[in-house]
Amino acid sequence: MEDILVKLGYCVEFGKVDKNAPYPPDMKGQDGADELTKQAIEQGISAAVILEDALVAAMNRVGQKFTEKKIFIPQMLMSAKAMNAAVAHLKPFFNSGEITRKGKFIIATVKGDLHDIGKNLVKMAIEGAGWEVIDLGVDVPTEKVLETIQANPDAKIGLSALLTTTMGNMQVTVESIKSKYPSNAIIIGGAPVNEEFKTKIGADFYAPDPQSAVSYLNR
Ligand code: B1M
Repeated sequence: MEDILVKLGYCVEFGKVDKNAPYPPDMKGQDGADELTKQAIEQGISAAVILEDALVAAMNRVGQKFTEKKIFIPQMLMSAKAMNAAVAHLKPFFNSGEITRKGKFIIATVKGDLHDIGKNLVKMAIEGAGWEVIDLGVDVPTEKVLETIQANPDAKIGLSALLTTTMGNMQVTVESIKSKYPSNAIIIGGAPVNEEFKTKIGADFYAPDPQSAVSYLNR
């Protein structure tokens, strides 16, 4: 049992999606995350063990390496692709309640901003860490975020901005959330955002990268 979980974790860590995937070249022709997850389920390993011991552990290693600049966005995207291929097999178990999620996380790129690559990486890391993510997409008005919190009152919130011109919209959204839902934690991120801006607008946490957002949520 341990052997297949180790192999599966390795596939996610190094972005081996399935048997036909040419990447990484040294694993050509070998089973990938897709096949190994199916095999693990067939062997009777519980979905929760597959998720935590193989997949989440691998994504944690990926996030750590990304933070330490040992890998870069293309590798992280390949890992995310392998993770998605594996998670697809676990979906029925999430739906049946065999796996309990850690909580809900609403994520959005703020109004006026169309950049979503960073947001999507954060989404994948947080999903990989066992949270249910509600992705509102890009160019999201404050009202849409407020409506979503109303429907999911315990959710934590994540906002991304990549433009100096949309940082003001991030501030409006954070202040509106805090005036209506003061106890819902808000994480902010994106290239122009920093710790000082977080304090200024009253958000709870500034995450410079996906892994620090995951660490904050897990704390
Ligand atoms: Co735009 N763009 N762009 N762009 N774009 C930037 C951001 C810019 C810095 C380029 C430049 O001039 N050097 C510049 C902003 C300047 C500024 O505001 N100071 C800029 C501009 C000006 C523009 C337009 C205005 C250009 C124009 O039309 N004249 C326009 C605006 C459109 C709009 O949004 N309304 C525009 C458009 C675009 C594209 C659509 C072409 C495309 C986006 C495609 C897409 O996202 N689907 C694009 C791109 C690709 C970029 C650059 C080249 C790359 C951004 C990116 O994806 N980086 C960017 C220059 C650059 O960054 N080098 C640039 C990779 C990504 C993984 O990093 O998003 O920072 P990042 O996410 C990181 C962290 O910040 C963090 O985690 C991620 C991983 O570490 N993070 C979070 C992000 N969100 C987080 C949330 C969290 C936690 C962490 O918790 C919730």
